Amino acid sequence: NDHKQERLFFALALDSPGNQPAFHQLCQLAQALPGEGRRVPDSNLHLTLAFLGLVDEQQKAHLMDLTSAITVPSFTFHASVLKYRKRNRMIWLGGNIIPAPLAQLASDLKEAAIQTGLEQEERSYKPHITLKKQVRQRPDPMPENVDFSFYFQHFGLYISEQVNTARGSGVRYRCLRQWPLTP
Ligand code: 2AM
Repeated sequence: NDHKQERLFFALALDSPGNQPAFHQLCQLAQALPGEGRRVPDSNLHLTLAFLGLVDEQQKAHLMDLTSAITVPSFTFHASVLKYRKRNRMIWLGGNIIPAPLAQLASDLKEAAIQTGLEQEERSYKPHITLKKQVRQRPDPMPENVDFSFYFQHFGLYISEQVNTARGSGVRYRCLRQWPLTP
């Protein structure tokens, strides 16, 4: 079982208790987006911190050890930029400002991934929440004046897994472990 590999990533949950009103509004915005495409299910909405790809058991244990040593303060993220990205055919919600603790957390996790032998992209971290995929054309109209704030006190390690239900198959993101940010 040593060679079992899982598709993992670090992320921030958007539906934590203090964020319920913002999360609810975000789900409504995602539902109201006009045009075609595949909406990310509410339960899968998240803010990625670092993408890890396929990770084996030994790497996962190492990664968790390194992650447990990270100390970053809690922070608020303002998401107010709704974008259609033609290149990857996605609609995502981002921010104008990256809070320093968020940049630090993403950077520390990227370092932990590199220390674990996992490949990491060169490009700089751009926080975003993917709302819709496989969108071939810019929705018209694109909602304007969006403004969400999320307060984060935890971050987590997530697994991306294939699930088969009566309604068909799909992907589900499940939290394996959470770590607190400092007060
Ligand atoms: P996306 O929403 O922008 O597609 C789980 O798949 C999470 O990891 C998603 O947030 C997804 O980002 C991200 N992800 C998937 N594949 C990736 C890759 N090759 N590089 C960076 N992020 C990726």
